[in-house]
Amino acid sequence: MNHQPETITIDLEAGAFSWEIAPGKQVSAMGYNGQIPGPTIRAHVGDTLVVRLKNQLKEATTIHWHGLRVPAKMDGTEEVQAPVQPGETFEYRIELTDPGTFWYHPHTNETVQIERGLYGAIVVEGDQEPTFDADRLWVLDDMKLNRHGEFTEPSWFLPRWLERHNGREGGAILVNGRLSPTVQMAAGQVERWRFVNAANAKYFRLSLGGRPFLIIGADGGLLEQPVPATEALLTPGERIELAVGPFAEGESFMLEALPYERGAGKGKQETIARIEVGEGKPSVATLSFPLRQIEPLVAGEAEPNQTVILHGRRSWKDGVDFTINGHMHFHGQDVPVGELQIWDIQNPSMMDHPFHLHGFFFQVLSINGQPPAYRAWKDTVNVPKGGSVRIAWLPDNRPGLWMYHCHILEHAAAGMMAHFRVVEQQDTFSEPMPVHGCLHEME
Ligand SMILES: [Cu+2]
Repeated sequence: MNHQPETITIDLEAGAFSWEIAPGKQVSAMGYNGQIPGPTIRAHVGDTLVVRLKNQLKEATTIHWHGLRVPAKMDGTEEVQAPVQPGETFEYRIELTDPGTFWYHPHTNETVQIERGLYGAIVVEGDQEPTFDADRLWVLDDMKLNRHGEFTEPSWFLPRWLERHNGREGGAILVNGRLSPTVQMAAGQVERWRFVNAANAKYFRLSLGGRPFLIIGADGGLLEQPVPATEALLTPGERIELAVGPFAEGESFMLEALPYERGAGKGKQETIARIEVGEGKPSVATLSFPLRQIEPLVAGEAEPNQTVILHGRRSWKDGVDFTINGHMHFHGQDVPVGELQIWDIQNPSMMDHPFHLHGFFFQVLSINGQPPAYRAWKDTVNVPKGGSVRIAWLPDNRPGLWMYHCHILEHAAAGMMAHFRVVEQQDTFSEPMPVHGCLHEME
């Protein structure tokens, strides 16, 4: 089935408003078009997305298109555009090249703006999608609220450095902007569940009360083959797609986040949503294999051409700073278009860090020296504490300024962030990179 490419124009207004996370429970939120999450953008590969951002906040903002292979100047970071000031507008124009589940969020004052609800999902359909009985989106978040339902501020017993060190985690777990929803599902059905982790720092170790499911997709769309599992880890920024069901009429269970030790305390088991299975309906779900082909970028052994070291250190001023290769807001080396990149990402620190590369998909070659459980296109991967991840990626012809960083937003803000240039081959030794993103460099 061939899709006629369309131009999809969407107006997004970033603003502050009161949002009801549960009946009678309001929070002073930020969001797009007065809702959390912002409107879900649904499109097809080949379509062009035109987004007109209007900033109605009292502070500057931008939009980063997490996972989309945009041109560098559309990446939404302060490296490539001036932040959109209050009252101003900015137009993003993006051709959609890949099917999958993506998301959008600010890349300005993220620790506040994303925490308060500025995020939304993007679902891009490909020409060959499996058929399911339903396609359900789960945008997960955790808000940190006090007992009056207000976003907490640092205090003497909860000092600013602690949140900077651990990342901001909260107890109000939201699904599509709502606290602990109950979800109705028909018996006998198999559904596609697309998850986005929009939390600042929370790791969701997903479980359906121990019931088996299939992992069918990751950051960059479908896997080759479904992977049977009973739990799946979703770190900040990541997406995962599951095939869920069928269940029997009358069944009821919890979608849970199991405890996960990422180096910031053990955590506890938490309920994300309640699932209630009602009367049966005939199923039309058909999965044909393979779901897609993913050609390996690397055959056999590969020598890394870059080492990225994620670390932290004490700071007199802020308690802790986070670094890449020993620097806060590191300037990475140039990457020539077309040159296969093998990066060794090492994490000698005592916390996990979800590593996110802007604008390009990579394949994970190994985690702590072991091959990953399945091949997938990824843009965010957890680098375990005291461990390492080796990735491969191919810079296609989109030269410009790009970034990689930890997707625990407080860690990125505290320095675990790098920018680098993708350069056309002959430009490798041209003029030095602008440094306006590094005004707060402390070294
Ligand atoms: Cu981190």
